[in-house]
Amino acid sequence: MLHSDHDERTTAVGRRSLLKLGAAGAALSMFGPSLLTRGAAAAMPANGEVMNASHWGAFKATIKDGRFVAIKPWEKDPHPTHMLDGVLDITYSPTRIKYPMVRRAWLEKGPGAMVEDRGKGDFVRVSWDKALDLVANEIKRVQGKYGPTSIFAGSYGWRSSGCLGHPGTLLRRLMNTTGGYVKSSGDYSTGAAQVIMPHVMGSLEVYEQQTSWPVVAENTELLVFWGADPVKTCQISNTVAEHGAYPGMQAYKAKGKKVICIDPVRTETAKFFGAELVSPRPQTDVAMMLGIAHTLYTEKLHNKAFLDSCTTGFDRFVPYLTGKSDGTPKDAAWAEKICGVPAETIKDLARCFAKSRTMLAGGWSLQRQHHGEQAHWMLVTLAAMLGQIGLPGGGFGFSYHYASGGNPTTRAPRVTVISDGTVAQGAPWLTSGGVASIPCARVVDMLLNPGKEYQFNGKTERYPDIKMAYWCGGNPFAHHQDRNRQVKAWRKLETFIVHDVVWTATARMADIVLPAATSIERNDVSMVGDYSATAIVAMKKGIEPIFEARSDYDIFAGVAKRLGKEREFTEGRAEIDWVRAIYEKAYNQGKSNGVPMPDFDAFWTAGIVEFEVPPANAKFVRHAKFREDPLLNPLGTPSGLIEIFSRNIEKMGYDDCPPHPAWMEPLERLAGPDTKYPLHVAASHPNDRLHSQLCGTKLNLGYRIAGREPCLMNPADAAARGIKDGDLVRLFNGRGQILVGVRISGDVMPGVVQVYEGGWYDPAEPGVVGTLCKYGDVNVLTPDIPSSKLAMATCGQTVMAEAEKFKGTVPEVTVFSAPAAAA
Ligand SMILES: Nc1nc2c(c(=O)[nH]1)N[C@H]1C(S)=C(S)[C@@H](COP(=O)(O)OP(=O)(O)OC[C@H]3O[C@@H](n4cnc5c(=O)[nH]c(N)nc54)[C@H](O)[C@@H]3O)O[C@H]1N2
Ligand SMILES: Nc1nc2c(c(=O)[nH]1)N[C@H]1C(S)=C(S)[C@@H](COP(=O)(O)OP(=O)(O)OC[C@H]3O[C@@H](n4cnc5c(=O)[nH]c(N)nc54)[C@H](O)[C@@H]3O)O[C@H]1N2
Ligand SMILES: [Mo]
Repeated sequence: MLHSDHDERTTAVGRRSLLKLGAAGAALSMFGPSLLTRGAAAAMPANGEVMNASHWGAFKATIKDGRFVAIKPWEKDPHPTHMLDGVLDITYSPTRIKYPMVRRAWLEKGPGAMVEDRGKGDFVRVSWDKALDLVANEIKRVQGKYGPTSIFAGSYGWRSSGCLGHPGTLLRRLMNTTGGYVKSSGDYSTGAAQVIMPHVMGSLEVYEQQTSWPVVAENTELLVFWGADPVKTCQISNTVAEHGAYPGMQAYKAKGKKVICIDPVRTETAKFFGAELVSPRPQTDVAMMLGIAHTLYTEKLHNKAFLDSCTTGFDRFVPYLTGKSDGTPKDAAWAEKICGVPAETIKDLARCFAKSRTMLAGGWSLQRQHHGEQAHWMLVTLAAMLGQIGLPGGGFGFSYHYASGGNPTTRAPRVTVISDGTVAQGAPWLTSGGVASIPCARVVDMLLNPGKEYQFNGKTERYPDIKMAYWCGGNPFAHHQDRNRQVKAWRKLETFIVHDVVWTATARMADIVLPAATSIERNDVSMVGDYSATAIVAMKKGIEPIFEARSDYDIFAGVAKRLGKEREFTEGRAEIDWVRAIYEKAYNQGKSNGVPMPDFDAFWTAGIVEFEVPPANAKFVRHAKFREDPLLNPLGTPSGLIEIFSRNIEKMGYDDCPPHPAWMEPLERLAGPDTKYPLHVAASHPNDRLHSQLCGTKLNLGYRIAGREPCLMNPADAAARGIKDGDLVRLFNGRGQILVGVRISGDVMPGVVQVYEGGWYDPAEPGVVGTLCKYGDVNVLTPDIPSSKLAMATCGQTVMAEAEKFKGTVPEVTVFSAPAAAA
């Protein structure tokens, strides 16, 4: 499998153990629920403290008279994030969905009625019984009428932490019992890198453990964050953040060693390290890397021995680099014209990289772009020329900025997400019906083009014809690109069903909206530390679900019952039985691996169990074994070596993904040849949210400007447009328009403005294509194009726009309160 399912993001070790656990899980479930007593788990205090956890970290919740009133981080968290306050605030937020709601036209006139009215908020409250009947009947109707590939249940999204309350997996578990659906592959995070890297490195690289921070602190002399901002992005993890990167970074900083940040913005990371900042024009990093590579080659600073023993295809790349093949040497002067960084600086970087023990820590914004595959391929090529891959503290790393990659791994057995019921997950008895899959970021293209043929990583595929979509734990009207194209595409759906905890734009676009419980309103269990596996934490229910909210598990169990599949879905287990079973799988694995753990009841009482790091793991050096003996320890590529030229990609013959890394013009860019709009919009990840999550909490009081999403703008760009700090500004391009509040700052380079992804979409006229977004959803401006035929990944960070002071009547932001009928 080349691209990992988003939900399976763990280290390579983690994925292997997940497969092993599949079989163990199947064996365990044969005993049935009768052997599993509820014991300590039943208790839920009206007053006191309970352990729980989130993407932002493990925490203790204070419960008073059945209400969640205070939150404090787990005492072992070395670097708690301020966002934890939002986790408390969202519980009682006015944005919470309180009751099951159905769009009036859908309810009264049937599926597909008045679809252009979606988003207008005309909902009718219904009982749970009625809502679950409607959902079950609609699944039956659509599958019966249109066949197994008419329901899209890809449901991409970041949901909450927890192995049981894993909404997308639960949805597919339900759908696997019924009769077919369409799912999706890959993710929005590393869509391009995770497809190209297996061709180049034979592994994903983006979701794998990094050379450990202690090794970096000890050996690295130059740490380069290339489009990476770990101080910002390591606040969260896919499971529960343990924040181990922070002491790692602190240790490096304490040694006073050098850091360079290559970024259009002076990031939190740059400030923390007091780093040297180099700011190429966004999306031109490949040109700059080529300029560095050219300098290395012509000044004979490249490591020929490493290239000979550990790579293949350098000889096919050199003619391109020198210009022998196309008449254009990719020298520093050539690179300067594209990326804007002076040729002398580019040459200095090359010399500096070559003379130091250099770690190139690449973030993911670079590949969330048109032709994004090239950036990571070229960064690997650069690291290969430097010849330090596999040496302590040298080479490259694509996950230092994510989930505290580099924090050493303990021996913990892993608690893993409930099975989705497919064969690969060890529960084949659940599966029925056909399943198709699309690359996740092509969802809108799929809706608009049923039956259309497309290319994907060497294969020819065809889009299914979708009549219904079911989303649970994701916010596509935040995460997807080109909102107006999406609004149009959604009209193709007869039915759209959503579970969420809050009234996101996605929930507002739904025909049936079901209120999900937050983590504090249900029981669950999770790993702490995606890579490090620092601990296993009990996520204990502290309060009853607010209003009529229910856990996703309960909701799906109710739907399954109506479809005659309750037994298959629940396997006879209640929530706490599952939590116990998930823990006990890990417990049994620990037992056979000599890692003792408390039994479930003791664990649940304690709230958390920690694990030790074996000394060898603290010294982990990525690719050390391969470097030592590439013949004995080959990579998973066809040649077993690092592929600077890929014959497999050559065979695909794609015009947008050549067989060696190359500079390719994106759709639009700063100073680009045919680019219409003058400002690049850096649509990066927010410092004070997780995507769209917590956008409707009091955290936004700390960052909103003129009541909107903040837009960082360089003083020169502001002056040229007569814009002052704090002004309300309209950002627009040919795809759409949004309001933002401007913060003028020299932290962002001229020509670039920064608007974070995840600001809630708040259309002035819901359902109307082209309408102004009143709050500042940057994905109104981004293009919905694939990175290339190879990866078909999102290009959420390829976007140009213009800014002007807003002159009209200022519209009120309405997205942070529930639709009238649902208040
Ligand atoms: N322009 C641009 N766009 C981007 C990006 C970018 O860099 N630039 N980044 C992309 C990336 S990397 C990602 S990962 C995506 C993120 O996109 P998403 O993962 O869709 O973003 P989230 O805001 O995390 O959405 C999760 C949703 O789940 C809901 N939720 C939380 N807990 C529960 C629960 O227990 N049950 C249910 N039913 N719902 C729950 C939340 O309220 C929220 O609405 O965005 C992508 N979009
Ligand atoms: N606080 C917080 N942390 C998060 C998330 C979140 O939403 N909030 N999301 C999590 C998720 S799902 C993911 S996928 C990761 C995302 O991790 P990344 O994709 O690495 O994060 P970004 O913030 O989008 O981009 C990182 C840096 O790249 C810079 N940058 C943007 N474009 C370019 C470019 O063309 N060239 C160069 N050199 N630099 C550029 C940005 O200014 C930013 O400083 O973060 C995770 N961590
Ligand atoms: Mo992501």
